[in-house]
Amino acid sequence: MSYVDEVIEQVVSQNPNEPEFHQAVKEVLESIRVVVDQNEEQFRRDALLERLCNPERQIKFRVPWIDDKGQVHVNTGYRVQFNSAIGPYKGGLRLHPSVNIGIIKFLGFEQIFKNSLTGLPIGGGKGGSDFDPKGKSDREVMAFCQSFMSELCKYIGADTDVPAGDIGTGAREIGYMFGQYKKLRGLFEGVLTGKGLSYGGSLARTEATGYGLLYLTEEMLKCHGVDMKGKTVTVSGAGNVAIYAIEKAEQMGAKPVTCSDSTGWVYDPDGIDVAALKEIKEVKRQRLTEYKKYRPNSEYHEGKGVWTVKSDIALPCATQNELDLEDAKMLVANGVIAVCEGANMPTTAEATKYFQENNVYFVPGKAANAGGVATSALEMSQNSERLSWSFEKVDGELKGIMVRLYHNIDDAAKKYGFEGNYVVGANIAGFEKVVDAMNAQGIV
Ligand code: NDP
Ligand code: 2IT
Repeated sequence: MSYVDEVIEQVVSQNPNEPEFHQAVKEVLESIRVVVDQNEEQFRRDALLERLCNPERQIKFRVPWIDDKGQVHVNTGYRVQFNSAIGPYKGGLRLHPSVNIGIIKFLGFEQIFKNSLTGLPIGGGKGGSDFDPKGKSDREVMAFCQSFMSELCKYIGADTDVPAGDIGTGAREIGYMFGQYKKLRGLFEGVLTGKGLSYGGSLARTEATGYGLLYLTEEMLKCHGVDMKGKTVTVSGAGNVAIYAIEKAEQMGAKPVTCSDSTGWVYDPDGIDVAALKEIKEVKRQRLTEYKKYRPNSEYHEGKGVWTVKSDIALPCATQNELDLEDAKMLVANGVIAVCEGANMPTTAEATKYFQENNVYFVPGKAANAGGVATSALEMSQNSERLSWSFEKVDGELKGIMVRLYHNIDDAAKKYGFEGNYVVGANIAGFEKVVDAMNAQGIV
């Protein structure tokens, strides 16, 4: 059996009941097979793939907090410090009832390669909790965040591990966590990114993931002779990534016509009103049912359905495995040109394969959504030099990073004979830098 197949089998048997982690590992190891085959003897001797697939450290802890009625709740907190070969662990904190160790491991594993692709010195990590911020008062969210950080603060720091936002963790949660870290550790340092602008946050970090997604998409399409202007875009999600993807798509002259949340979805034939969307989601924290009040011409539907809408470009920006084979068939039948992932692993393995077989330009999340973490790394730089850069400077750096990233994955795919396969390109390009660093640092 080949070394790649052996390690895939091992990962599946040693990590039972973690289907998302298996899915992420399989995708990466299958993609880098061509590189592994060329170095099989050395990689096997050094147990390189086993070391790559086993987190350096996994932390799991109790998070007790008191609700507004005096009732105590207990959630589970996680931080997986996956790989520090190229820099301090870096990656978000997800707060969602679906969080478990397998989800955090899949996200942490993806983060290793994504962070490598940014070209910046950041290792891979991820964390979170099964806490659900929905429907909680600000005080309850603060109580949870303080309890969560009381434990997490022992393991993180500006030069060791720097968490940030993800699903359910936005500016409010980062603020409460930062305050508690500072109180307990007595350190005002860049231990978290996505901070508010008044206490060390970076301009353009809020926009970065969505904007970066569009910078990469635009560059890729330009290289294939396709102009973004006038293109219809379908977007899923209505959170941080989706909102700023929609905003940038509009600025580029495209027309995003959908968004969604966990209960339903909106179709706005005139193009999504991003100001209304921000008010509903960022300010009032309401459901998408409210959107029709701002835009009477729009449609609201319960359940899932964004991918049934005809579009040229599809941007899944909600959550993992939200776009399946059936959705992919519908998008292809409707003539989709490109699918670029704003979320982490939103497309199932079968759907990805279907897009590739049908010549749809498909860019995986670890490349397409890397603008968020890249700008987090720029926030770390600003914190280190105790300076704040202008919006234009950060945004300009972000754009440069995304354009270089696209060419990097495109070149890697070509170099190994997989032209146009950005899954293979992203995994190989991300892997090469990490492996070089791991090899240089010995067996640690
Ligand atoms: P938010 O919490 O801001 O928004 C998430 C959106 O997705 C919400 O509209 C939410 O709906 C919807 N959603 C979440 N879970 C589900 C689910 N199980 N089923 C259906 N809809 C769901 O998160 P972000 O925008 O930050 O994150 C979105 C994706 O992008 C995630 O995959 C995240 O890992 C990834 N990502 C985020 C980055 C960042 O900087 N924030 C960077 C790179 C990737 P509802 O509100 O109803 O739950
Ligand atoms: O998935 C991701 O890249 C993020 N949630 C952002 C991580 C970060 O450290 O900014």
